Amino acid sequence: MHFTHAILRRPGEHFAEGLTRADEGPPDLDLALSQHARYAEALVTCGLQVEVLAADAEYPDSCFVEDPAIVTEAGALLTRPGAPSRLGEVATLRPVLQRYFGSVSSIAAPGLLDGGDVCDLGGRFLIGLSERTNTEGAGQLSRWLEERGYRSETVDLADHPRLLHLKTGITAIDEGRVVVVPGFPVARLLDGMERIEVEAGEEYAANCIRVNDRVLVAAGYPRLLERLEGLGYRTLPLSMSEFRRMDGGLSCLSLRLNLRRG
Ligand code: CIR
Repeated sequence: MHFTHAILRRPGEHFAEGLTRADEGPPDLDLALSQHARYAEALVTCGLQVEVLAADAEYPDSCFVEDPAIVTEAGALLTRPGAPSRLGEVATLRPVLQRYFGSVSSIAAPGLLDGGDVCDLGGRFLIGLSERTNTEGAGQLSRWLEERGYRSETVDLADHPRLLHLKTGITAIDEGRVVVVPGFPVARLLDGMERIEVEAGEEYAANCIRVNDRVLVAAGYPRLLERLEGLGYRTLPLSMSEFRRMDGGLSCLSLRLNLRRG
């Protein structure tokens, strides 16, 4: 869970036209931009070098930069996002990732995969099968991971319609510990890991992120905050209201890289 760099993309003028199932009204772009700036500052506080890409007006969901790519210490993979309106985000990210990683692999049709469906448990990966990620996409990712020495397991989210993505419901905050929503599916790779279950009404907060010595959490969810602090974590609460309106959480807003390899 050590990171040295992060890539973000600023929300653009058409942010409110992105996909959403949340029934919370349209986002305020100015407020979203200031929440995004705070998020970038928080990553700097955690010691990361942060690159904020210019907004891409053509793709209203492109600030959710986690979905079009998977980054690991062994390289980067461009996905094929499951929402047709987001497919074009991949081409805009390719040159950026090539700058960091040199060559970059890709998911090929008919595979579909969103980065939000991939949870790194510390070199072991859960891959959610969701409305955005199909078995072909998950299979391609699993082979790509295996070639790099990583184990993975797919988790079917068909019975969990409230989870847009796998990581809507789970975060790894330590090698042996995850934060999950109540009822998160069973998976072999989670055997032996401690599950911190968020309480009813705080489901959104399950998408927190561990960044070096801190845990970034959405502001406004006091019970999870207290629980994490009780376990000795340094937390950094961030207002996320405008991203929540667009179904986005903390993990979706950045690609977090560890470029201090070896
Ligand atoms: C979408 O529906 O694709 C965006 N409005 C939200 C994506 C959130 N991404 C994520 O959870 N990884």
